[in-house]
Amino acid sequence: MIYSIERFAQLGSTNDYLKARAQSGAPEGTVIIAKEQTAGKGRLGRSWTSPQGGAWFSLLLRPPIPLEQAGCISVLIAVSLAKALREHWGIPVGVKWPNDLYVRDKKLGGILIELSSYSDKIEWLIAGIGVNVNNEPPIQTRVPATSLARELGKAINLEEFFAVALDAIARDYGRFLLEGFEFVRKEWQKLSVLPQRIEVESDTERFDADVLGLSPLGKLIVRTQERVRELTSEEVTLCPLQPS
Ligand code: BT5
Repeated sequence: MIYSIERFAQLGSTNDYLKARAQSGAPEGTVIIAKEQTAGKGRLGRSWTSPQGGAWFSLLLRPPIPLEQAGCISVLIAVSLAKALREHWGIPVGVKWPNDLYVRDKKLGGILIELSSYSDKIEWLIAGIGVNVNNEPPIQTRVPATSLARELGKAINLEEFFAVALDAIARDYGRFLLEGFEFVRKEWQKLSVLPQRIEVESDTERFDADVLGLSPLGKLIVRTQERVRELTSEEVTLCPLQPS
């Protein structure tokens, strides 16, 4: 993948900006980086705090895969980033399905996938990636947040961060298109921070489940009291089960 990187001092949301570019035909590999976002987005209408010092960027992909495989991409990017940050800075970064980066029990970053499809083909897919690097991690979050600088005890060169992150994603995305998802699935198993037993919460239901693994389509396989189910990322928020 050849990257074409565009930088901005400030944007509302790098995803929203790139969406307009995607719709007017921007090529795969277009990357939008903003020093800060004034309307950063999380999933399910949640907001994402994006002050200066963090890595807020969006990557345009046009993966030649069926729509049902789209869930593989957020797992792929999370795994790829976790591995790269471990290797490059020695920080024990883990992944929490489907889209979070964690260091121990703290959230380091997240990924927001938005896409457009046409008769089961993906027209464009935007991976919005937010990682707390040198910024103060926000305080009033659902789960406590951390940053790379806090974990490392010193500031990180943001340019180096982008080089390491984009390089890792390009390598793993290329490999995924050639080989399929299995190598990501194996790495996910090593990097997942999900406890064995979780609580799943969607708009309509809430239940406890045991985590069994990741499906070949990037779905989380769980066993509830009644049956084995596959969860898609849009439907659920996972909370580690509180001891009763
Ligand atoms: C995510 O959502 O984790 C996806 C975040 C994606 C952000 C990137 S930045 C570049 C691109 N442009 C955008 O507009 N977005 C993407 P979710 O799993 O829904 O988590 C959101 C929740 O995380 C919020 O409700 C807060 O509780 C918490 N949160 C907000 N900002 C945070 C931060 N900087 N660090 C850690 N947690 C945060």
